[in-house]
Amino acid sequence: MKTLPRLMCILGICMIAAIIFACTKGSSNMNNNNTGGNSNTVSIMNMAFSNTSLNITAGTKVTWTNNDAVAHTVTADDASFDSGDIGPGASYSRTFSTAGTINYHCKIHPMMTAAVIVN
Ligand SMILES: [Cu+2]
Repeated sequence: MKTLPRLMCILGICMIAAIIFACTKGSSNMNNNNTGGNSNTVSIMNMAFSNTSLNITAGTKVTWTNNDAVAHTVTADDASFDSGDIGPGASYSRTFSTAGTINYHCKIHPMMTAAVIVN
């Protein structure tokens, strides 16, 4: 039987494709912008902030949760706040009371950038 090894190969490729598809679908779904002003959680996953422009109303507490296997930080570009290292599974919270756009990044991985827009 020569078709069996070929069949196994096709099956294997299909499974890998399905896994890759599931992964990319999962992460892209996290990029929804919350414009309602009541969402206040940001997941840190796959070396990125799940929401790169979080809209909130003044006085809202925002919680970042690190769902990666490595440490990250939530550090304001203007140095107005810095979470310090957030280990895997740990969280950091901050209440934003002044309107404005606060750009922030991860100190360990400077290419990780996002913003909180306080209305
Ligand atoms: Cu990081």
